[in-house]
Amino acid sequence: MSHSGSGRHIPYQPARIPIAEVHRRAATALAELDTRRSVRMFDTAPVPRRIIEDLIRTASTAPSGAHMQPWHFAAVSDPALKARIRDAAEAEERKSYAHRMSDEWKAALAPLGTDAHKPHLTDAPWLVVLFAQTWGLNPDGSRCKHYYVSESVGIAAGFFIAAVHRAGLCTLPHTPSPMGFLGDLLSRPRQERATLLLPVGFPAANCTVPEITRKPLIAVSSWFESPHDAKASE
Ligand code: IYR
Repeated sequence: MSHSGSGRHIPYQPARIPIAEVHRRAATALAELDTRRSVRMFDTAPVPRRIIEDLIRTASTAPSGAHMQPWHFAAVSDPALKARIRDAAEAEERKSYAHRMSDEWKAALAPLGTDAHKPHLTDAPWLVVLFAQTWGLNPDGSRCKHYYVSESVGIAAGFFIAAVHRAGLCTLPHTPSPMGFLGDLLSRPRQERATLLLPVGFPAANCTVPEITRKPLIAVSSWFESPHDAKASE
């Protein structure tokens, strides 16, 4: 197969893995990621910056529209700045819980037990704020168009969350709304929009999480198989 693009292509030919091993790896990936939970109770123990750097590097390997990588990660361990972020987030959340969120929304959240109180924003050793770049800047200062920004940033967030979990840490995709205060506090340029606030650290010794179940495969998928596949799964 050939390509018609103008960029150079290089071989990508990882060793072919036997199908029995692929079965095993798929099951292992499921078992590993199925133990991930969103955590709101963090240990205050520090986490070295080098670990956070690798987690951000991993997130930044995500696929993106036209490979523009339209994201920025602001990593905060400065306690004074974390406290300012917490204050501002709680101020927004108080308004949201008091009058911005619908009764239906609050009823949906009731089993999770969330409220405007966000101690994890100062307990977690790191706050990582993920910004979406609505456009980029070329070296000459001109604007460069970004494509599928929400999709790309969502995928990068997924990579980040999975990497945090695989590293043995935990996180939570927190969305104080509106999030404009994060761009101000972190001095981000106007083309960037905060999308997620991700505390990162170890879970607290007494950490608990809501008891939830996940939708079964049948509820989240539909199948349109070749005769070969239909026979193989019998
Ligand atoms: N941002 C608020 C409310 C909230 C909204 C959803 I959707 C959640 O899944 C959880 C919380 C908060 O963080 O409390």
